[in-house]
Amino acid sequence: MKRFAAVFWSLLFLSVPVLGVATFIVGPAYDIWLPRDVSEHGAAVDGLFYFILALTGVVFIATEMVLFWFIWKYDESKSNGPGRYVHGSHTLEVVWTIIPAAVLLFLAIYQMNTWADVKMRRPNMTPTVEVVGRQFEWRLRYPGRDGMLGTPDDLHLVNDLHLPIDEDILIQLKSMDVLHSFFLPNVRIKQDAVPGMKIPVWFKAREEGVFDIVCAELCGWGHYKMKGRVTFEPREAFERWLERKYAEQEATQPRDSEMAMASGVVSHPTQIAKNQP
Ligand SMILES: [Cu+2]
Repeated sequence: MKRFAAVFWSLLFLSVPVLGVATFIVGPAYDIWLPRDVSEHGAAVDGLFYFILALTGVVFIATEMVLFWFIWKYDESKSNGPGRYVHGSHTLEVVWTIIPAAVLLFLAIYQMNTWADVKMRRPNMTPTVEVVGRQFEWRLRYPGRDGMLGTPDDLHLVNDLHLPIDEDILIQLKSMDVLHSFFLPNVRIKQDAVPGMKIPVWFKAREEGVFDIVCAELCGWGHYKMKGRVTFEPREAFERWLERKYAEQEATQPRDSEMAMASGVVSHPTQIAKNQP
């Protein structure tokens, strides 16, 4: 019975690394692996990811195998006499502290350039678009024909982001209420949107297509449906789309006179005529 327990537990612990590794091997065939990368910097990010995965993977498998082997070999049925207690090994403690510390230090230095590209070397340009996270949607604001954000001719949209390919994109990210996380899996961008902050996000898309925008921060009951889409397209197609959206917005927006009436500044259209110089 004691032997049975040792076999049961050791095999159970063995199943963790076996099933774990199998999942990683089978995953890509079922398309449950990293989504397709269409960005310029994505390869560097993925490279770091695979490097760290390999490093931690080897350590994971080694420790799990040791765990399995010790449970298998040193079970109670084979023991003769009471257990002997030791106070550990000073040398061993020093070794397994220094090695991980050295590995972490190496990673910290090795990834610095990639981190700087993605989070610090911001392109010197005005924002292409402003993205505002809000429970539970992405509000988008493009500069109007004057090319400036925050003027009356801005174009307002929800969840339908279009961006040109092969050029620098600078997004101004904000939040209207709580913490959200602006996540574009296909360009390897994930950035928290923090209330009260304007956070710059930049990248360059290399391929055309329609991809997901998701929120990667649990931000309330409707978090799961906070989904938009981003369309990457050539410059000309992007500008045509922008023109169409401007026209649609202008056609549906009340004219200045109607706005003034709605806001109570004037009570009758004739008053506008009088107020005009
Ligand atoms: Cu959210």
